Amino acid sequence: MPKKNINYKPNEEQMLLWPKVSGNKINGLDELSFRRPDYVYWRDPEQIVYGELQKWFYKQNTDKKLQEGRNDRIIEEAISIPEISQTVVIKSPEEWSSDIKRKAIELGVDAVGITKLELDWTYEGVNVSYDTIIVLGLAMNYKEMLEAPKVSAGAHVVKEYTRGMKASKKLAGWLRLNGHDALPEHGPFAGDLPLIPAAIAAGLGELGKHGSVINSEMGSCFRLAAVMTNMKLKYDTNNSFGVDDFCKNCQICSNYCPPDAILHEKKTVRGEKKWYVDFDKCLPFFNETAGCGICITVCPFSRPDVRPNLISKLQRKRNKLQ
Ligand code: B12
Ligand code: SF4
Ligand code: SF4
Repeated sequence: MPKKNINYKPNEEQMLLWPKVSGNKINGLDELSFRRPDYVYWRDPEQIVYGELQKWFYKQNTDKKLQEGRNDRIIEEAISIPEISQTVVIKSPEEWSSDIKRKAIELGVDAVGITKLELDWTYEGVNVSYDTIIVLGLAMNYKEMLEAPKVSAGAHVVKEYTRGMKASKKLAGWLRLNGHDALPEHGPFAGDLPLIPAAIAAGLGELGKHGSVINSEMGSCFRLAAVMTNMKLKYDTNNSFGVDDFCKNCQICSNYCPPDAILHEKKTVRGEKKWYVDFDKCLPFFNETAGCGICITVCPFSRPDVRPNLISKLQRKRNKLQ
C-alpha cells in the first residue's frame, strides 16, 4: 500500500499557473439544476481554462518510460479506421450484441456492456449522431498500480490507454467492415462524453466515493473506452452490487489521498446527487505525479486478495434484504 504523504504542499511553479476559475465551478459543484458537463481537462489546451496546467503536466512528466508509452500511442493514433463497407451484414440485435461482446473479448477487452447513448451525458456543444454506446473496460495490472504515485504507475496507465484505443478502433473497424457506422471513443483525451455514466448504465459497475467506477471483477483499477453506433443492439442493465452503501462507511480512499480531495459526503453536481472529487485539490498532486492513481489502487475492491470475499459478503447481505 502506498504511504499517505501528509506533508504534501503543491509545487509553487505550478500554482502560479492556476486560473481564477475553480475547476469545481466548471464541473457544476453545488448547482441544483441539470446541465450538460463542460470540458475541464484533457482537451486542446487552448480551449480549456486549465490548459496551462495541462501543458505543465507534460513539461513536468518526461520520464523515459512515459515518453516511450506516448510514442507508441502516437503510432496507434495514426492508424486509420476502415471505411464503412457497402455490404451490410444483417443479424438480430441479440446475435449482434453477443458477437460484438465476443469480438471485444478477442481484442483483449476485459468487460463489455451496451446501452442507449443519452445526449444528456455528452459535453455541452457536442452533437452526437449515434444512439447506442458499447462500453469497454480494460483491467490494469494491480501490482503496477500499487507503485502509485510513482511514475512507473503513470507509465502503466499510458500503456493501458493505448490498449483501450487499439481495442475501440479495432472493434469500430470490424463493425464498419460489416457495413455498420461505428466511431471509437477513447482516452487519454476527453472525447464526446464522460464515459462513467455510460459505463454505469451499461452494467460495468457503480460509482465509488473516489469518483471512478467499481466493477465486481476488476475493482477500480481499469480504464474505459467505447464505440458509438446506430446499430440495433440488445441493451444491458445497470449492475448495482452494493458499492454505494459500502462507500458510505469506508474511507480508505479519502484517508490515503495526499491532498484530501475525496469528499466524505455526496454532493449535488449539475442537478445530480453523487460522490464528488474536489478537482482543485486533486489536480496539483495528479500533475506532479504523472497521474497519481492512489485512490483506485487502495480501494478494497481493487485488491485481488480481498475482492472475492467482499463481493460475496455484499451479495449475501442483498439476498437477506430481498
Ligand atoms: C478530466 C478527467 C480527469 C480530471 C478531472 C476529473 C474531474 N472529476 O474533475 C483529472 C485529471 C483530475 C482526473 C483524475 C483521475 N482520473 Co480521470 N478522467 C477525466 C476524463 C478525461 C473526463 C472526465 C470529466 O470530464 N470530468 C469532469 C466532470 C464531468 O466531472 P464530474 O461531474 O465530477 O463527473 C465525474 C464522475 O462523477 C462521472 N460522472 C459524470 N457524469 C456523471 C453522471 C452520473 C449520473 C454519475 C453517477 C457519474 C457521472 O464522470 C466524471 C469523471 O471525472 C475521463 C475520461 C472520459 N471521457 O470519461 C477520465 C476518467 C474518468 N478518469 C479515470 C481515472 C481512473 C482517473 C484517475 C484515478 C487517474 C489514474 N491514474 O487513472 C484520477 C482520479 C481522480 C478524480 N478526480 O476523479 C478513468 C475512470 C475509470 C473508472 N474505473 O471509472 C476515466 C474514465 C479515464 C479512462 N478512459 O479510463 N481525471
Ligand atoms: S488521483 Fe486525485 S483523488 Fe485520487 S488519490 Fe490522487 S490526488 Fe487523490
Ligand atoms: S476505498 Fe472505500 S470509500 Fe473509497 S471508493 Fe473504494 S470502497 Fe468506496
